[in-house]
Amino acid sequence: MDKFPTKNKKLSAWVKKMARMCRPGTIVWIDGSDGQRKALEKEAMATGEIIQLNQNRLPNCFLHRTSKDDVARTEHLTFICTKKKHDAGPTNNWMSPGVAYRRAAEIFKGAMQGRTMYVIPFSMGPIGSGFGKIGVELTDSIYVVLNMLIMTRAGAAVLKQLEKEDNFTKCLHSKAQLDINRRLILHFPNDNTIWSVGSGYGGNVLLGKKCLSLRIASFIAKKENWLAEHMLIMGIEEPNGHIEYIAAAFPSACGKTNLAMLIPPEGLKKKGYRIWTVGDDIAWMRIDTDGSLWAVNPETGFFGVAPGTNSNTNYNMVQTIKKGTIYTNVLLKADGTVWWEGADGDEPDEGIDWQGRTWRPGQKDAEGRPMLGAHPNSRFTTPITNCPSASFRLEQPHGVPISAIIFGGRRQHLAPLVYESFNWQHGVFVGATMASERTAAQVGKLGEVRRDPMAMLPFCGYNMGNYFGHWLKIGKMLKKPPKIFHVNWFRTDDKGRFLWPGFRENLRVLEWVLDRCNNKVEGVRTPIGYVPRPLDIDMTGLKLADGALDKLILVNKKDWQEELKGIKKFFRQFKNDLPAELWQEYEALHIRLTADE
Ligand code: GTP
Ligand code: SPV
Ligand code: MN
Repeated sequence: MDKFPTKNKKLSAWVKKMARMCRPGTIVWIDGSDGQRKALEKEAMATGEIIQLNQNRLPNCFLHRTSKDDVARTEHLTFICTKKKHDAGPTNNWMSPGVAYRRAAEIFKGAMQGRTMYVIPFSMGPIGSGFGKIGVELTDSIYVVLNMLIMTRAGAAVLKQLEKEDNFTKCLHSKAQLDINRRLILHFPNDNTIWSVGSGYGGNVLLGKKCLSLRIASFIAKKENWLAEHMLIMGIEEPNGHIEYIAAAFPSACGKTNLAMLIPPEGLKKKGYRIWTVGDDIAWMRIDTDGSLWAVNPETGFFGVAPGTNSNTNYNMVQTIKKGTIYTNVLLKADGTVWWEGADGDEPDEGIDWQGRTWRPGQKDAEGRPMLGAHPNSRFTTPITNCPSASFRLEQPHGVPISAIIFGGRRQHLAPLVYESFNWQHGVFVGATMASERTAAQVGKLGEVRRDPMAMLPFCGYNMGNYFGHWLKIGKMLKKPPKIFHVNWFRTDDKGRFLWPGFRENLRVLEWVLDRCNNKVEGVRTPIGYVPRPLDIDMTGLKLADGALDKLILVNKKDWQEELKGIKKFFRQFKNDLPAELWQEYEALHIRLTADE
């Protein structure tokens, strides 16, 4: 226990203290080497924690199955632990730090007996760049170690950095008994600490991701005047070589990964666009010396949704996940490859489903519902460097300059395909009033509309009223604020069919967004913002049903007046913490919607 490979006293003291509570048999420090990773893979294969896939077809790929009730983030077991409940705000679950540490300690106590505690030093963002943050995760799961090695910069280089800087987020994780009744995901922003126990699922246990890079980082960002957001970052290169970057926030399972690496549609090919993927889930954005907003992706991998991923919807991802990938909760085929609903190729004749049972197409469960081969929230963990569209600026500490911020949700009705806010303050209102229909990724009634401001509802580490105020403040600090837009790829016709084909065709909308940023086209002023003139969306090679485009950009005043009621109810819960500017925007929208123009 004494031969720790670090001179950082704070680090070794903390590891020792946590080990005294969790009582692991041994402690192993993760150095990031290939040799150590391979040994861990071997060990996890021996216990069945991971299954090696067909190494000819899927080199260095593995399959992992989580337990049945551990397949998505458990938001109701996720807490912000601050002294005052008010600091967590009305949208977060809150627990006092004292109670939280005590309750979790009871579960952590002896939880690692007979197991190894792995110490993973990791950096979110380039190591030592000034734009990055260091964390150390202690875990008893090899699956977590292997995922963290893909998703973050982990190993000896980070330990070396910890000789120079002392500050790191203390992340403690144990699978414990994987019991949903003894599961807690706790954030202590004032202690720069995260404790997660009783789960083995992605967002609950890869503590660098949602826990550090959003919940803890948003808290730090407020103090340090930057933004930690649930956003993709992508570059759109024009034929002359100029690249414009955008950042976009959509709720979980609403299309970030797909948009971030789209391939231009046939009809627009001759324009010569090229897409560069910077990130698919998290953006850290700062005001640089030029007064504009610059973004980095703190991660080094994708933890993407499997179902629906195929060569048509996301060709680049299909290429990305052919090697060095960990699949979670997908179907295992007899030939040692994997499958999920909406994958390339035919449905297999049989396989092993995500729960490890024999599966055949058309099979029904006890309640008579069709059995899925892959869980709807099954995922893959894969390095960005595998991605054909990976940006060449991933390691640049300054990141990329952002021209436009896009908010979006899943709305069958109401929200048009795209609209532009009038200015930053109005754009913050647009983000703050975002709503989306529930996907399989969240517990609750499917399709039910829930407000998810800036796609951050489950990820904001403090009172969201103050978070809106922070956004307004950043806008005032920016000399060249990005324009703010809202998109909706999911509007449907009376029969419930999507009006917009989505996926690669979304580039047509991004083209309009950039044209607006560069003052190349007029917009049509509506009560909610500017929508495109139909002729300004390049429809070359895309035939929609008659009148579909008009329906897509229609702003129905009656429906929006209804929407105002939901917004009012949502805003009211923040009481005095809701910035007055947002009530002003609410009133102004109300007036624009009721004025008979
Ligand atoms: P998280 O990883 O949970 O944050 O999700 P994400 O926002 O990255 O979502 P992702 O790109 O993985 O897409 C989730 C689901 O939305 C998939 O089933 C996609 O097939 C579907 N989807 C993505 N883009 C579009 C689109 O433009 N139109 C339609 N109709 N569906 C889409
Ligand atoms: C999400 O749910 O938004 C994800 C997956 O990106 S998780 O890492 O589980 O949060
Ligand atoms: Mn996400």
